[in-house]
Amino acid sequence: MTEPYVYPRPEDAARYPFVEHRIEQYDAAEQKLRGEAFLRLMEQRRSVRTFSDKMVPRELLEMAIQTAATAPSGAHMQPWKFVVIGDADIKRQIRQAAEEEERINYEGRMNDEWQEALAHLGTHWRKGYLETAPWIVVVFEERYGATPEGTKQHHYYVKESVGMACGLFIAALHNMGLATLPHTPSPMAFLTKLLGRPDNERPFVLFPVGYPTTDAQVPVLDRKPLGDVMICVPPKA
Ligand code: IYR
Repeated sequence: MTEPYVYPRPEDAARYPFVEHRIEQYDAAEQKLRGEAFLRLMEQRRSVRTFSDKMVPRELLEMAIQTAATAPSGAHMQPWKFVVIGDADIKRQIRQAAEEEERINYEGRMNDEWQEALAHLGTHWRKGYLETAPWIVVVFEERYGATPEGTKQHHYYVKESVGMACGLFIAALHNMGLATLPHTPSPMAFLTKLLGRPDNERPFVLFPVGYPTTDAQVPVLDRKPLGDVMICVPPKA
């Protein structure tokens, strides 16, 4: 016979604090409306590659990062660091270093198959938006934690955790009417040096953040229909 499921188990509750948790309850109609509204909102999101220089208040960036930091993470280690750069000189240095790497990528480090796969996006090695956008957010993954005593704290599922945080970050920006582009100028090691980050941090992705130019264009893309992305095994009737 299977044991009844208990959470938390009394022996755990005796050692660690647990607290009651309630989530907002909606009636069925409200659930559907909210789900649809969020879906419609997110369907409008596009990665953009032309940013206006219109300033974005730092407070909005802070809220997006706080939202990102609500992501679940392995053993709740929260293995992320968001470095927010508004300084024109640092943005220029990031652009220059990113373009240097990307030029090598486009001139051969990416094989023909890869370049062919990208062709419809119209990307190229020049990354002027890294200077134009008012902010660049560089997300670092913490490969391990550094305790105040100087010992290493193991981190778990780091990429999965940081990836989920980045997804929430993108959604939070979009919800505030802000645009971004996840950019991984590979290799990204130059960011560690340029931003003076410690050895336990590794660049994960970089996000220019701002508004699209008023004449922004994006490639015409389809999203896969639900039937292509979801496989359902429903409960038996
Ligand atoms: N990092 C390059 C190339 C690139 C790669 C992928 I995969 C993309 O989806 C888009 C671009 C660049 O940023 O141009």
